[in-house]
Amino acid sequence: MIIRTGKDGFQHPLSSEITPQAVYQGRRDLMRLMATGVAGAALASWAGRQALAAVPRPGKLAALPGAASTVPGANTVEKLTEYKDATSYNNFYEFGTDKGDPVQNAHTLKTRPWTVEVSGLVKKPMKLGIEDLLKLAPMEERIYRLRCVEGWSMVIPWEGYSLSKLIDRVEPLGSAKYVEFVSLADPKTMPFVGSRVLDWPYVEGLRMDEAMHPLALLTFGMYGEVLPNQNGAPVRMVLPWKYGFKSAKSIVQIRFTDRQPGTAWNKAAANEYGFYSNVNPNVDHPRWSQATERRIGEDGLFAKRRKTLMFNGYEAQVGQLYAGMDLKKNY
Ligand SMILES: Nc1nc2c(c(=O)[nH]1)N[C@H]1C(S)=C(S)[C@@H](COP(=O)(O)O)O[C@H]1N2
Ligand SMILES: [Mo]
Repeated sequence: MIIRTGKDGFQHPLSSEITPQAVYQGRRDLMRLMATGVAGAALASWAGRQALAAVPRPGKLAALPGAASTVPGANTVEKLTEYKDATSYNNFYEFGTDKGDPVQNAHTLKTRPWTVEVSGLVKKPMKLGIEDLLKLAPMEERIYRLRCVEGWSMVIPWEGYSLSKLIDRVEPLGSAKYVEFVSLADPKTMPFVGSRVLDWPYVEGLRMDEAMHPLALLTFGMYGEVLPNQNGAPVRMVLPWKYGFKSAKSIVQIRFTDRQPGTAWNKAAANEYGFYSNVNPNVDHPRWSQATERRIGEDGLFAKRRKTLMFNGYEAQVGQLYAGMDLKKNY
């Protein structure tokens, strides 16, 4: 049994003995495992975590705690990707196309003031300042697998709330069938906006029922802190059952439409990146297989690739959204 002592209900070792990262990760593991009723095993894994070396963090970021989510499927019981990997191996093409570019370059992004305009086919269009958006619904923590279309994956604790909470506020019209997400495209602060890799701004989209699914997370933080710029500060989407590129970063507009949005990657290469882009091990990318993936942090000589799961392992939760659809055609 866990002895409840601290004001947050958990017993901690002396804070001088362990790194903040280890405390954070250990506490999250306990909450997660207690939720699934295997707390005993948690103590062993928690003790093991304390042996982890301190992880350097890029600058000081504000804490953004969230209560463990109760949404079904929202708490993967897997080893978290290390913070330093999740924040230094990124895709954010506005800041460069190499994995190491965003962490180097994204310091120029100005995340305050920040406004998200919610418009289109809704009864109540609104412009929300980031401080109001942060307060629109209670913050939750979700531990999601993120699978990049390139064949690697991570396990990341995110802070946010279901996008549906925002959608409910703006009251979509019956004619609204899709939601479009538009990322900031500011050539002054984003050195690769203007390059010809993609058609800027970065645009993504979802069908309305996908956007309303409780797992679709409007995200403000990770690892208990606000998002680092390279991960899409101050607000992004995280859609755990879809390839990573569907999860637009640094969002400035959310628009409700009656037509399927033209998305950045679909425009760049329609035969490679479809509108749905659900994780699907049975549909190969034209240039490579999607059957397996490399988990970032398991890069040793003998590391085995993992089998990619249908809908990235969220089939029980989201499979119904695609019932009857030909997923080879609708890739
Ligand atoms: N605006 C914008 N959003 C983006 C991207 C991008 O280049 N620009 N890259 C996408 C891709 S390909 C992935 S895998 C994820 C990566 O998120 P992460 O860096 O937080 O892991 O962000 C997605 N969102
Ligand atoms: Mo990706």
